[in-house]
Amino acid sequence: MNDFKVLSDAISKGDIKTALAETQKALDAGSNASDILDKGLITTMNEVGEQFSKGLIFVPQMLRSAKVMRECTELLKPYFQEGDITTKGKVLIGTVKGDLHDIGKNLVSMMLGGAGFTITDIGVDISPEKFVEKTKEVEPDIIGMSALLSTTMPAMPETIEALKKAGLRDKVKVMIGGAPVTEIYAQKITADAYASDAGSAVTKAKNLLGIS
Ligand code: B1M
Repeated sequence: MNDFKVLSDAISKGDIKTALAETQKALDAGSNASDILDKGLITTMNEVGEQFSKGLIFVPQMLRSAKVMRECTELLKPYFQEGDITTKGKVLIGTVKGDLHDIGKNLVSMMLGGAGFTITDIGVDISPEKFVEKTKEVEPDIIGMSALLSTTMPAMPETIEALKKAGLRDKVKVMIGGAPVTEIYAQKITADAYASDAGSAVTKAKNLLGIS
């Protein structure tokens, strides 16, 4: 049985009020924030994606569910703080050119921020040129790129190439992720790390900088 059925239904229907109330109720009842995120929010978004694939729902419904998910995630944010606010390193993160999906990227930002990294989130649809410009400005230790569409994944090697051309590639580590992205793809495009989810993004980021 799904413990988060009411929450899940509310996300699917785009019912923000009920979803927020259910998230808060689950927290008040002592549910683990990671469980709410994984079993309540992310599982439901995956189901929403499957319904979209089958043609049972359309983009506006998907968008409504995404908005609800974002609001609920905000409510969970404080529960992912590690307490140690010492900066572990700077991360510049964005969703690549042509891609507007940001829920996963926002979760990765949230978890990295909670783990003590300083985050500069530059949003969605970020061109290689913009990544380069922001890298010069922010001087991050790690650049994080997210892609949710197989059609936008090529923007990742394009960005790495742009960093090389700008003489910045050796100064930063590059971590990539997103549903269609794989470890093999990361190796192929010479990214320094691939993370399959927000939790492992924290571990990978720490590994990249040699911290525990
Ligand atoms: Co879109 N969409 N979408 N969509 N959408 C997918 C991705 C899709 C798989 C749906 C489907 O067909 N089943 C499909 C892509 C197919 C493909 O290319 N393989 C798709 C499509 C086709 C499209 C459009 C083209 C639809 C259309 O217009 N016809 C269009 C494209 C728009 C564009 O970007 N240019 C589109 C639009 C949208 C909305 C705007 C409506 C909305 C996005 C809203 C938003 O993000 N603000 C949306 C949504 C919500 C989805 C689904 C349903 C959910 C994505 C999501 O948020 N998942 C998605 C189906 C699915 O994924 N099951 C789908 C939850 C999130 C927590 O997971 O993002 O995977 P995820 O992030 C994870 C990991 O991947 C990882 O950690 C995260 C947390 O654990 N991760 C990283 C992510 N980034 C990382 C970076 C890292 C490390 C780890 O390091 C830096």
